[in-house]
Amino acid sequence: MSKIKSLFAREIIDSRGVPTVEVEIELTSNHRSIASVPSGASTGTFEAYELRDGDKNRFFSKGVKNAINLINSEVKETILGLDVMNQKEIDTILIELDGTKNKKRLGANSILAVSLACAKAASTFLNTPLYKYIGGIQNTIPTPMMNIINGGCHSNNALDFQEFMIIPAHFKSFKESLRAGCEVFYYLKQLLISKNLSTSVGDEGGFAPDISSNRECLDLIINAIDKAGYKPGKEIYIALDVAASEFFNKQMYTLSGESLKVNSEGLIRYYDNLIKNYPIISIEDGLDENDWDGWRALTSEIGDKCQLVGDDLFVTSTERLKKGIDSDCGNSVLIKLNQIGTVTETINTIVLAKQNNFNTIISHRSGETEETFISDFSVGMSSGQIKTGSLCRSERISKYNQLLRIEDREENLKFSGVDPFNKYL
Ligand code: 2PG
Ligand code: MG
Repeated sequence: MSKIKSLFAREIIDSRGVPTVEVEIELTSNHRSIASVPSGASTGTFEAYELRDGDKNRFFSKGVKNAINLINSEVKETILGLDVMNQKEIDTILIELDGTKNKKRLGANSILAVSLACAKAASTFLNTPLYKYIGGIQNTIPTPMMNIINGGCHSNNALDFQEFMIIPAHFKSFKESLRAGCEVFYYLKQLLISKNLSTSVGDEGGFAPDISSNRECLDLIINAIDKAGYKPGKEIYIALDVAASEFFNKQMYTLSGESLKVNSEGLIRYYDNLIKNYPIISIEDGLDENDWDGWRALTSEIGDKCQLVGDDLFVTSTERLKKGIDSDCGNSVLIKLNQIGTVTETINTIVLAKQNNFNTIISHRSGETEETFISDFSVGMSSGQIKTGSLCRSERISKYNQLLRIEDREENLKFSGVDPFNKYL
């Protein structure tokens, strides 16, 4: 039987050496699963609550002992005996047990770890790969967004934008796309060395050179794509995660690295200029999470030529996404399971996005573990795109390698490739 026989939570550490939650489940059939959750740095104000101890004497206040204790006591008591085949029911019970609007009592980190472990246990019980359990027989493998230069709060350089990414889209398979990404990353490193710039990496494994100009950064990337023998704007595109909420104050956006202070209109003009000069096809969090008027203007100005992704804006919530859809803000949504806290709620947000022709990008967090749930999830949900960091550091690579395994296993798995972008190009 696929009923939960035992459940155990432990405190493990993530890629920044910060504690996070891991949950193990055993079913009455003796099938087992294990799942862990990530953690963000540039977290949106409206994300579900991450429960941390705040005990200054342990892990710089960031321990998760309370979360662990809650799972090992009341969560365990509530869900022991439930059937993991009923993901929706389990998620609803967890949400009700928490009883708050943003999962403040039990913490989204506790709830999600249990929710993920249940989905994984169910797929193991059925002896079905996780992506297939999630998606049935219709799956596609996503196009990756690879973060090769880190700025913002993911590094200590002066770049205002948080992530400079490449999208190797025009390839026949995920394998080929990944290879192109690795080759560009390699040549970018050689370029940085030749310019005496640091090749140390930021939180998501992208280089964090000591430069402050966005254009210098974009030129480096174009140069690296050329050197790797690919065609920028034809085979490989550029995506940005601006994470604009991080530098928004009193209706103004301050780009210190660029010595620029502008309102939303000014920043939209700045983006318009950038996309005219570089093959940028995606901008995430181009404006602040509360700047709905700005987002509407941004979408009407450049939404027909650029993917405009809401991360902090939508926080994987159907409520906020609905508001965006109704008010013409953005055309795509970043999907982070821990922003909302259960598998079921995340699926609901993806379904809402798809029904409204919004693109979906399944995403990692800057603090990650070796967990590969999002790889299977992106295939199962046919998200079209995945954003999971750079081409180094095992907590990022584990996701890519899992996608390689899935692609090898499924003979006719379609690589989403150019399709998600056709309407923009
Ligand atoms: C983002 C994410 C992941 P963080 O802003 O999109 O790249 O960063 O996990 O720090 O919120
Ligand atoms: Mg983001």
